[in-house]
Amino acid sequence: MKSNFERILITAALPYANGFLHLGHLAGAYLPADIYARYQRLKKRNVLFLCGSDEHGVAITVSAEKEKTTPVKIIDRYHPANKTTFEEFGMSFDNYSRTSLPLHHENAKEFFKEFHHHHILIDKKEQQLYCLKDKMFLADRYVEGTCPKCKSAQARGDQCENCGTWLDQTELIEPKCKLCGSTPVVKETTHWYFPLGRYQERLEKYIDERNKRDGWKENVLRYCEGWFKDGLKDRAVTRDLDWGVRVPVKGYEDKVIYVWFDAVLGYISSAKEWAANIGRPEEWRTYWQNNDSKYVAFIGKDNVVFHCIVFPAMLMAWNDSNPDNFVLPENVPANEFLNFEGQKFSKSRGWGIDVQDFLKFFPADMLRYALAVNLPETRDSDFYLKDFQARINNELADIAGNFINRTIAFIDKNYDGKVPDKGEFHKLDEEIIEIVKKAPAAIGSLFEHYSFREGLMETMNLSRAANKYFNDSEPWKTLKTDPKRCSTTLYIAVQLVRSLAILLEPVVPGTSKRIWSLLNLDTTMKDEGWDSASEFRIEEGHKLSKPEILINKIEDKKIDEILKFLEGGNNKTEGQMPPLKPVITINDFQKIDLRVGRIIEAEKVPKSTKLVKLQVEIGNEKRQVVAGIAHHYKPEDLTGKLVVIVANLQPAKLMGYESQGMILAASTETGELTLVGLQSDISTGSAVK
Ligand code: B3M
Ligand code: ZN
Repeated sequence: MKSNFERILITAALPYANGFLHLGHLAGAYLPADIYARYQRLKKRNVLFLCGSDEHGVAITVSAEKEKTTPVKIIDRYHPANKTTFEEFGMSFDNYSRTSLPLHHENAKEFFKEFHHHHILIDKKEQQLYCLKDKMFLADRYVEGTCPKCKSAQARGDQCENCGTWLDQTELIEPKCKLCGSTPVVKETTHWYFPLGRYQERLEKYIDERNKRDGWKENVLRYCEGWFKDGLKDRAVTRDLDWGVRVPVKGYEDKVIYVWFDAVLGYISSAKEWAANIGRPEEWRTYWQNNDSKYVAFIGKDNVVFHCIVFPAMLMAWNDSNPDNFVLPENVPANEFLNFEGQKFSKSRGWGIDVQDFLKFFPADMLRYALAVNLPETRDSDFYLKDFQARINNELADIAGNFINRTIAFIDKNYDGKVPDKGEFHKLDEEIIEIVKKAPAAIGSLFEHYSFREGLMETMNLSRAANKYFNDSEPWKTLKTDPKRCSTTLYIAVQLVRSLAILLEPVVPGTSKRIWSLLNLDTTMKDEGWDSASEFRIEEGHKLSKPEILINKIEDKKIDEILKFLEGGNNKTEGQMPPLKPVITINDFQKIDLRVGRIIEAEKVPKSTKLVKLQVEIGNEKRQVVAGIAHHYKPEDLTGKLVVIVANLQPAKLMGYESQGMILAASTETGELTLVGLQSDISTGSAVK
């Protein structure tokens, strides 16, 4: 059993540089990775924490086409924006790289050439989907269809977002070109294939062994089992595209390397860039090519196959023919998804909130705290703004913040800011001392096992115990009645403040830093280290800084402001008119059944600021429709109105209510909204054509 690693290499998935980061990204991979990295650094371990932008692939080219611009323009907009957002959120990456760097292209080509040279890659003539109108092979996201596995309608050519299956595009049911909507034909092309199947046995053994050693998450193991059960197949690692890393093989220069093949290698490139920047260009090897290095890869659940199967297989293939062996992930703690106000984050539907926007309203630590207590570690979880407010006010402010404030303020007021004498410990004191003694190891062990949510709960339990200790000791009384007792209470309380500063650091580093400066110590937290949180190290007579409020409660007003911002559509990217969708045929259009309806009843959906529940008469039918128009129409003004309704839309549930159709409305980029009406009265049920 291997447990003492000299170094810890941590990576977090490289986000595509084609959009802004949203809260779901943070909860999926980045916050857990950062908590882990910060915790390990406090444990005085040698950590290298890497990330960067994923700048290739169809995700980028499709975005460029949508905005009628170039891939370079897209990545040059989002890479710096996301880098800054990560900094504002307090991510402590040692390097944030990008895959468009020449250094990365070289690295990816080196792997490809190595595999080509050792005949690991196989070139095969294969049938691929080709769009006759757009005159191109439809790689990855250029084609959509029904997933052969879960039957979800919007599976992409390389992956189904719904069930996570990694697909071969020819498996798609009823494929459609994403650009023009037409049905592609099958045409022959040559690609290089990586023979994943050859590695299956070793991969199974590898995962089994690492799981025994480091305890892999159930969800991750289940995904892997699924792929093994189906049997791993050869996978094409080249694409007929212009954007990406050029295939470094003669005769294939017009193709690029498949984005996932180059993206995972981006972790290695990021280390190389880091090493070059610190002036020791070979230093990256001490993390990547050293058996004493523990490699942990943090990702979201949709990336499991690439990190648990594809990347390890690539590293195995490299290691087979090279003396410089790479370490394989010791663990891949993937999280499930975070929903926002009960629905999936969706860029296309404009649902959710970007991190940079959220941070305009609230400090990063509040977001970090609220996400950390609610991480989707074992199942999908939900982020509700009301819940966010309650967590901050009732937990971070009322428990931790309050205890710290009252301690520092009490000492300031009654002891001139100097830590009072220790005196003698009584039973109450001994009890809290026992609790804090065990805390760093207990919380640390949870963090070591990637249970960040529970780890934070333990930390908050310590805050609760500290608060209770303060209350039960009643120093405001003993100050007069038993000054020695009072002094002991405050001596202990201030030690607990110090312990909390250390134990909270991985989750709320900014707040923790401020607590540390209130303590006015001349060491850093890192000097003292995680384990020292079990000890009492502040001396009697030590002068503290002036008290200040650590965490301000969130007022309702502030929540209303952000809700208004969200519903005002301010969270859209710039641009005047939204880009037009691909052309459809008259046949496509005729699939939509539009009818005239009359609203006969309207009421607000409880607990929603946005939704209204409508009863709509269409001919002799009555339909219930839930519409997001509460900000624009009062329910009482809606009854009697003639509207246009999409009558053959598959019913959906919104906030628990079935919606059997959709009312047409026009909306501007700034979120103003007006219902589509009719010029004159006409009987309900009439078709709109
Ligand atoms: N860019 C997918 C994503 O952003 C992909 C991750 C790459 S990790 C090497 O979810
Ligand atoms: Zn699927």
